[in-house]
Amino acid sequence: MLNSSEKIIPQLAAQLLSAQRIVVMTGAGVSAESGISTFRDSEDSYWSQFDPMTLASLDGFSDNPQRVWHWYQWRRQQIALARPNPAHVGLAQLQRRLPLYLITQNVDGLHQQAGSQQVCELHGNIFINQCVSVSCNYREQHQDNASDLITCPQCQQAYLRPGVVWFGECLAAERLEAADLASRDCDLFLSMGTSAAVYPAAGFAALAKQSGAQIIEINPAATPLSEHADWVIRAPVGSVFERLMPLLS
Ligand code: BJW
Repeated sequence: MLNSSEKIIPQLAAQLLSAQRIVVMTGAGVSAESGISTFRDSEDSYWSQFDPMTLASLDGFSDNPQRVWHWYQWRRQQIALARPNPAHVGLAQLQRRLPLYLITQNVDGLHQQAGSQQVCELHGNIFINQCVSVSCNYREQHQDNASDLITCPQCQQAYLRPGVVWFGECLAAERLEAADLASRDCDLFLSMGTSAAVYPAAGFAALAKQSGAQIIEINPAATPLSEHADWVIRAPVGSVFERLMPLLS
């Protein structure tokens, strides 16, 4: 395993240029340099301050929909102020030039804002609302002024909830399948800014490795993936992309 050094960014550039099929998996750390909190890695992160089962589970929503809705409304406001950073922008540029499939656990839409056309949003999108009733398929784009709970305009029976994947919920089958296939079929897998703690997302690197792909992790901190990675770049991903992109232009 290589650690951060002067040579590692040119090596990353060379790997990207020679790979046939690249998969990039991003997590909250990729949006950290845009000012959006992460979930687990610091005392400011969400799950250091709030109980995930209260705010990110169907039970939590059923128990107190108002509390959950307001928390998501607060996060939407935080995200609306954020702008893509060099990692989002660099990935969008690479997607236009290289065979790169982008999977994100992030719900903030910053990859799309940076210009990424195809993004596999494994955990949904915070700016989508959907009916909490499983028998109703209503979905809509969130309106900025919707600060209070909304009753579903289609079934009129249940509240709308954020269109994100909570603990204990299944991921959308088509996205899960697409991410699974791409991971099994790539020759280079880059994991960036994720603690690699949440499944099934955390399992895709292992699928790629089983198929013989090189695994590279970009993260200032160690994760359960680190020991299985072929290389680890211990640096903030935005600063990595600031040094990487000039080498690829
Ligand atoms: C930087 C940086 C910088 C900072 N540059 N890096 C198998 C084993 C064990 C458990 C399970 C299993 N399979 C399923 C489970 C249960 C569960 C799970 O995985 N639990 C684990 C916590 C143990 N998974 C689920 O429930 C999933 N559903 C599922 O599997 O359905 C089938 C099923 C159902 C019932 C039973 C069993 C199976 C759903 C998971 C949904 C996750 N939802 C959330 C909230 C989304 C909505 C929202 O945003 O509110 O998704 S939780 C949260 O974690 C969010 C994230 O997408 C996700 C991952 O977090 P991420 O992105 O890795 O962020 P952090 O904060 O953890 O890490 C940030 C990293 O960045 C750190 O490492 C920093 O060092 C780094 N960093 N600055 C680079 N500048």
